[in-house]
Amino acid sequence: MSEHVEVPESHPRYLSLLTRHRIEDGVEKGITSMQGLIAQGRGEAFDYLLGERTIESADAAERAAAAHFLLANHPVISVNGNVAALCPGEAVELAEAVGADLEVNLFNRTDARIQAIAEHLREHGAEDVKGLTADARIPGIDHERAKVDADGIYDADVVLVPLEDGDRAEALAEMGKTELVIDLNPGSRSARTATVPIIDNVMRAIPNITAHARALRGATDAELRDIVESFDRETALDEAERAIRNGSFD
Ligand code: PTJ
Repeated sequence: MSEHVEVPESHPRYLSLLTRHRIEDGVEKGITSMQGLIAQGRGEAFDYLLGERTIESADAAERAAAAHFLLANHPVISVNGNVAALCPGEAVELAEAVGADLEVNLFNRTDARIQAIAEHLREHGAEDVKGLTADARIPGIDHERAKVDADGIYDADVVLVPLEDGDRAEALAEMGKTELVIDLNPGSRSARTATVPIIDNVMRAIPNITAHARALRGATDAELRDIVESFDRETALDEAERAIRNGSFD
Protein backbone atom coordinates (compact mmCIF):
# COMPACT_ATOMS: atom_id res chain seq x y z
CA MET A 1 0.00 0.00 0.00
CA SER A 2 1.24 3.60 -0.65
CA GLU A 3 3.37 4.52 2.34
CA HIS A 4 1.77 7.95 2.64
CA VAL A 5 -1.81 6.68 3.12
CA GLU A 6 -2.97 4.61 6.07
CA VAL A 7 -6.40 2.99 5.90
CA PRO A 8 -7.62 1.47 9.18
CA GLU A 9 -8.77 -2.14 8.85
CA SER A 10 -12.04 -1.15 10.54
CA HIS A 11 -12.96 1.08 7.58
CA PRO A 12 -16.12 -0.35 5.93
CA ARG A 13 -14.48 -0.16 2.49
CA TYR A 14 -11.07 -1.37 3.66
CA LEU A 15 -10.60 -4.05 1.00
CA SER A 16 -11.68 -1.83 -1.83
CA LEU A 17 -9.35 0.95 -0.63
CA LEU A 18 -6.47 -1.52 -0.19
CA THR A 19 -7.03 -2.68 -3.76
CA ARG A 20 -6.92 0.89 -5.05
CA HIS A 21 -3.66 1.53 -3.21
CA ARG A 22 -2.09 -1.61 -4.63
CA ILE A 23 -3.02 -0.51 -8.15
CA GLU A 24 -1.70 3.02 -7.46
CA ASP A 25 1.55 1.52 -6.19
CA GLY A 26 1.69 -0.66 -9.29
CA VAL A 27 1.52 2.43 -11.50
CA GLU A 28 4.18 4.20 -9.41
CA LYS A 29 6.51 1.20 -9.71
CA GLY A 30 6.03 0.96 -13.49
CA ILE A 31 4.21 -2.38 -13.21
CA THR A 32 0.62 -1.37 -13.96
CA SER A 33 -0.45 0.68 -16.99
CA MET A 34 -2.56 3.82 -16.70
CA GLN A 35 -5.29 1.84 -18.46
CA GLY A 36 -5.03 -0.62 -15.59
CA LEU A 37 -6.52 2.08 -13.34
CA ILE A 38 -9.54 2.33 -15.62
CA ALA A 39 -9.94 -1.46 -15.80
CA GLN A 40 -9.83 -1.56 -12.00
CA GLY A 41 -12.64 1.01 -11.79
CA ARG A 42 -14.82 -1.05 -14.09
CA GLY A 43 -14.12 -4.21 -12.11
CA GLU A 44 -14.86 -2.46 -8.83
CA ALA A 45 -18.36 -1.51 -9.98
CA PHE A 46 -19.21 -5.13 -10.79
CA ASP A 47 -17.67 -6.31 -7.52
CA TYR A 48 -19.72 -3.77 -5.58
CA LEU A 49 -22.93 -5.18 -7.06
CA LEU A 50 -21.77 -8.75 -6.41
CA GLY A 51 -21.42 -7.78 -2.74
CA GLU A 52 -17.59 -8.14 -2.85
CA ARG A 53 -17.90 -11.88 -2.21
CA THR A 54 -17.30 -15.13 -4.03
CA ILE A 55 -20.74 -16.31 -5.10
CA GLU A 56 -21.47 -20.05 -5.09
CA SER A 57 -21.23 -20.46 -8.87
CA ALA A 58 -17.83 -18.71 -8.85
CA ASP A 59 -16.61 -21.09 -6.17
CA ALA A 60 -17.71 -24.00 -8.39
CA ALA A 61 -15.82 -22.41 -11.31
CA GLU A 62 -12.72 -22.05 -9.13
CA ARG A 63 -12.93 -25.74 -8.18
CA ALA A 64 -13.33 -26.70 -11.86
CA ALA A 65 -10.32 -24.50 -12.69
CA ALA A 66 -8.28 -26.31 -10.03
CA ALA A 67 -9.28 -29.68 -11.54
CA HIS A 68 -8.27 -28.48 -15.04
CA PHE A 69 -4.90 -27.36 -13.68
CA LEU A 70 -4.27 -30.72 -11.99
CA LEU A 71 -5.16 -32.63 -15.18
CA ALA A 72 -3.04 -30.41 -17.46
CA ASN A 73 0.21 -31.39 -19.13
CA HIS A 74 1.51 -27.84 -19.34
CA PRO A 75 -0.52 -25.22 -17.48
CA VAL A 76 0.46 -21.53 -17.66
CA ILE A 77 -0.74 -18.53 -15.63
CA SER A 78 -0.71 -15.35 -17.69
CA VAL A 79 0.23 -12.25 -15.65
CA ASN A 80 -0.53 -8.65 -16.64
CA GLY A 81 0.09 -5.34 -14.88
CA ASN A 82 -3.06 -5.50 -12.74
CA VAL A 83 -2.52 -9.06 -11.53
CA ALA A 84 1.12 -8.30 -10.70
CA ALA A 85 0.06 -5.32 -8.59
CA LEU A 86 -2.93 -6.94 -6.90
CA CYS A 87 -1.84 -10.48 -6.04
CA PRO A 88 1.76 -11.34 -7.02
CA GLY A 89 2.43 -13.65 -4.06
CA GLU A 90 -0.88 -15.45 -4.56
CA ALA A 91 -0.13 -16.02 -8.27
CA VAL A 92 3.28 -17.49 -7.38
CA GLU A 93 1.65 -19.73 -4.76
CA LEU A 94 -0.93 -21.02 -7.26
CA ALA A 95 1.82 -21.73 -9.82
CA GLU A 96 3.66 -23.79 -7.21
CA ALA A 97 0.54 -25.62 -6.03
CA VAL A 98 -0.42 -26.82 -9.54
CA GLY A 99 2.99 -26.94 -11.24
CA ALA A 100 2.18 -24.10 -13.66
CA ASP A 101 4.51 -21.64 -15.39
CA LEU A 102 4.07 -17.91 -14.85
CA GLU A 103 4.25 -15.85 -18.03
CA VAL A 104 4.11 -12.06 -18.31
CA ASN A 105 1.86 -11.07 -21.19
CA LEU A 106 0.85 -7.46 -21.70
CA PHE A 107 -1.60 -5.50 -23.75
CA ASN A 108 0.44 -2.30 -23.36
CA ARG A 109 3.73 -4.10 -23.74
CA THR A 110 7.03 -2.30 -23.11
CA ASP A 111 10.36 -3.88 -22.23
CA ALA A 112 10.55 -1.80 -19.05
CA ARG A 113 7.16 -3.07 -17.81
CA ILE A 114 7.95 -6.68 -18.71
CA GLN A 115 11.20 -6.48 -16.74
CA ALA A 116 9.58 -4.68 -13.78
CA ILE A 117 6.80 -7.30 -13.53
CA ALA A 118 9.21 -10.23 -13.83
CA GLU A 119 11.39 -8.72 -11.09
CA HIS A 120 8.33 -8.07 -8.90
CA LEU A 121 7.22 -11.72 -9.28
CA ARG A 122 10.76 -12.90 -8.39
CA GLU A 123 10.65 -10.71 -5.27
CA HIS A 124 7.46 -12.60 -4.37
CA GLY A 125 9.13 -15.99 -4.73
CA ALA A 126 8.87 -16.86 -8.44
CA GLU A 127 11.87 -18.83 -9.64
CA ASP A 128 11.27 -18.83 -13.36
CA VAL A 129 9.25 -16.15 -15.12
CA LYS A 130 8.41 -16.54 -18.79
CA GLY A 131 7.35 -13.92 -21.33
CA LEU A 132 10.71 -12.22 -21.76
CA THR A 133 11.80 -14.20 -24.84
CA ALA A 134 8.58 -13.68 -26.82
CA ASP A 135 9.78 -15.98 -29.60
CA ALA A 136 6.34 -17.15 -30.75
CA ARG A 137 3.11 -15.46 -31.87
CA ILE A 138 -0.54 -16.29 -31.26
CA PRO A 139 -2.07 -16.43 -34.74
CA GLY A 140 -4.82 -13.94 -35.55
CA ILE A 141 -3.87 -11.13 -33.13
CA ASP A 142 -2.31 -7.93 -34.42
CA HIS A 143 -1.38 -6.33 -31.09
CA GLU A 144 1.30 -6.87 -28.48
CA ARG A 145 -0.60 -9.58 -26.66
CA ALA A 146 0.24 -11.91 -29.55
CA LYS A 147 3.84 -12.10 -28.26
CA VAL A 148 4.35 -15.26 -26.20
CA ASP A 149 7.13 -17.69 -25.32
CA ALA A 150 7.39 -20.81 -27.50
CA ASP A 151 7.90 -22.94 -24.40
CA GLY A 152 5.25 -21.00 -22.43
CA ILE A 153 1.74 -19.96 -23.46
CA TYR A 154 2.32 -21.11 -27.05
CA ASP A 155 2.96 -24.67 -25.87
CA ALA A 156 0.40 -24.70 -23.01
CA ASP A 157 -2.71 -26.86 -22.95
CA VAL A 158 -4.37 -24.95 -20.08
CA VAL A 159 -4.01 -21.17 -19.66
CA LEU A 160 -5.33 -18.98 -16.84
CA VAL A 161 -6.05 -15.52 -18.21
CA PRO A 162 -7.12 -13.02 -15.57
CA LEU A 163 -8.45 -9.59 -16.63
CA GLU A 164 -8.20 -10.27 -20.30
CA ASP A 165 -9.39 -8.39 -23.33
CA GLY A 166 -11.53 -10.47 -25.64
CA ASP A 167 -9.20 -10.75 -28.65
CA ARG A 168 -6.61 -12.99 -27.15
CA ALA A 169 -9.19 -15.08 -25.36
CA GLU A 170 -10.78 -15.86 -28.73
CA ALA A 171 -7.42 -16.54 -30.40
CA LEU A 172 -6.31 -18.91 -27.62
CA ALA A 173 -9.60 -20.76 -27.94
CA GLU A 174 -8.96 -21.04 -31.71
CA MET A 175 -5.62 -22.69 -30.86
CA GLY A 176 -7.58 -25.34 -28.95
CA LYS A 177 -6.38 -24.33 -25.50
CA THR A 178 -8.45 -24.72 -22.37
CA GLU A 179 -9.00 -21.22 -21.09
CA LEU A 180 -9.69 -20.34 -17.50
CA VAL A 181 -10.76 -16.68 -17.41
CA ILE A 182 -11.12 -14.50 -14.31
CA ASP A 183 -13.23 -11.41 -15.01
CA LEU A 184 -15.79 -9.60 -12.88
CA ASN A 185 -17.89 -8.83 -15.95
CA PRO A 186 -19.93 -11.89 -16.99
CA GLY A 187 -20.79 -10.14 -20.27
CA SER A 188 -17.18 -9.58 -21.37
CA ARG A 189 -16.05 -11.33 -24.53
CA SER A 190 -13.31 -13.19 -22.66
CA ALA A 191 -15.72 -14.54 -20.04
CA ARG A 192 -18.10 -15.59 -22.84
CA THR A 193 -15.28 -17.39 -24.69
CA ALA A 194 -13.79 -19.17 -21.68
CA THR A 195 -13.92 -22.89 -21.02
CA VAL A 196 -14.27 -21.89 -17.37
CA PRO A 197 -15.49 -18.32 -16.76
CA ILE A 198 -14.67 -17.29 -13.19
CA ILE A 199 -16.77 -14.24 -12.29
CA ASP A 200 -14.93 -13.08 -9.19
CA ASN A 201 -12.30 -10.61 -8.07
CA VAL A 202 -8.84 -11.91 -8.98
CA MET A 203 -7.75 -11.23 -5.38
CA ARG A 204 -10.30 -13.75 -4.09
CA ALA A 205 -10.27 -16.11 -7.07
CA ILE A 206 -6.58 -16.98 -7.22
CA PRO A 207 -6.19 -17.99 -3.53
CA ASN A 208 -9.44 -19.96 -3.75
CA ILE A 209 -8.24 -21.92 -6.82
CA THR A 210 -5.08 -22.72 -4.83
CA ALA A 211 -7.14 -23.88 -1.84
CA HIS A 212 -9.25 -26.14 -4.10
CA ALA A 213 -6.13 -27.52 -5.80
CA ARG A 214 -4.64 -28.40 -2.42
CA ALA A 215 -7.87 -30.07 -1.32
CA LEU A 216 -7.98 -32.07 -4.58
CA ARG A 217 -4.37 -33.17 -4.47
CA GLY A 218 -5.27 -36.79 -3.63
CA ALA A 219 -8.08 -37.04 -6.22
CA THR A 220 -7.83 -39.52 -9.10
CA ASP A 221 -7.88 -38.37 -12.72
CA ALA A 222 -11.37 -39.83 -13.05
CA GLU A 223 -12.56 -37.75 -10.09
CA LEU A 224 -10.95 -34.62 -11.53
CA ARG A 225 -12.53 -35.26 -14.94
CA ASP A 226 -15.86 -35.66 -13.23
CA ILE A 227 -15.50 -32.19 -11.65
CA VAL A 228 -14.51 -30.71 -15.01
CA GLU A 229 -17.41 -32.33 -16.85
CA SER A 230 -20.06 -31.46 -14.29
CA PHE A 231 -19.17 -27.75 -14.42
CA ASP A 232 -21.62 -25.80 -16.54
CA ARG A 233 -20.26 -22.55 -17.99
CA GLU A 234 -23.65 -21.16 -19.04
CA THR A 235 -25.02 -21.59 -15.52
CA ALA A 236 -21.95 -19.85 -14.10
CA LEU A 237 -22.43 -16.86 -16.43
CA ASP A 238 -26.20 -16.69 -15.80
CA GLU A 239 -25.85 -16.94 -12.01
CA ALA A 240 -23.26 -14.16 -11.95
CA GLU A 241 -25.38 -11.92 -14.15
CA ARG A 242 -28.38 -12.54 -11.92
CA ALA A 243 -26.39 -11.73 -8.77
CA ILE A 244 -25.16 -8.47 -10.34
CA ARG A 245 -28.60 -7.44 -11.63
CA ASN A 246 -30.07 -8.06 -8.17
CA GLY A 247 -27.08 -6.45 -6.45
CA SER A 248 -27.58 -4.01 -3.63
CA PHE A 249 -26.63 -0.32 -3.87
CA ASP A 250 -26.17 -0.05 -0.07
O1 PTJ B 1 -1.11 -4.77 -18.03
P1 PTJ B 1 -1.64 -4.76 -19.44
O2 PTJ B 1 -0.88 -3.82 -20.33
O3 PTJ B 1 -1.71 -6.12 -20.05
O4 PTJ B 1 -3.16 -4.19 -19.41
C1 PTJ B 1 -4.11 -4.83 -18.60
C2 PTJ B 1 -5.53 -4.21 -18.75
C3 PTJ B 1 -6.39 -4.78 -17.62
C4 PTJ B 1 -5.42 -2.70 -18.60
C5 PTJ B 1 -6.11 -4.57 -20.13
O5 PTJ B 1 -6.17 -5.98 -20.25
C6 PTJ B 1 -7.49 -3.98 -20.35
O6 PTJ B 1 -7.64 -2.88 -20.85
O7 PTJ B 1 -8.50 -4.75 -19.95
P2 PTJ B 1 -10.05 -4.34 -20.12
O8 PTJ B 1 -10.45 -4.50 -21.55
O9 PTJ B 1 -10.30 -3.04 -19.42
O10 PTJ B 1 -10.76 -5.49 -19.32
C7 PTJ B 1 -10.52 -5.70 -17.97
C8 PTJ B 1 -11.65 -6.59 -17.40
O11 PTJ B 1 -11.25 -7.01 -16.12
C9 PTJ B 1 -12.99 -5.85 -17.23
O12 PTJ B 1 -14.05 -6.67 -17.69
C10 PTJ B 1 -13.11 -5.63 -15.70
O13 PTJ B 1 -14.44 -5.72 -15.27
C11 PTJ B 1 -12.28 -6.79 -15.17
N1 PTJ B 1 -11.63 -6.53 -13.86
C12 PTJ B 1 -11.06 -5.38 -13.42
N2 PTJ B 1 -10.53 -5.51 -12.19
C13 PTJ B 1 -10.73 -6.82 -11.85
C14 PTJ B 1 -11.43 -7.46 -12.92
N3 PTJ B 1 -11.77 -8.75 -12.87
C15 PTJ B 1 -11.41 -9.45 -11.76
N4 PTJ B 1 -10.73 -8.90 -10.71
C16 PTJ B 1 -10.39 -7.60 -10.71
N5 PTJ B 1 -9.74 -7.07 -9.66
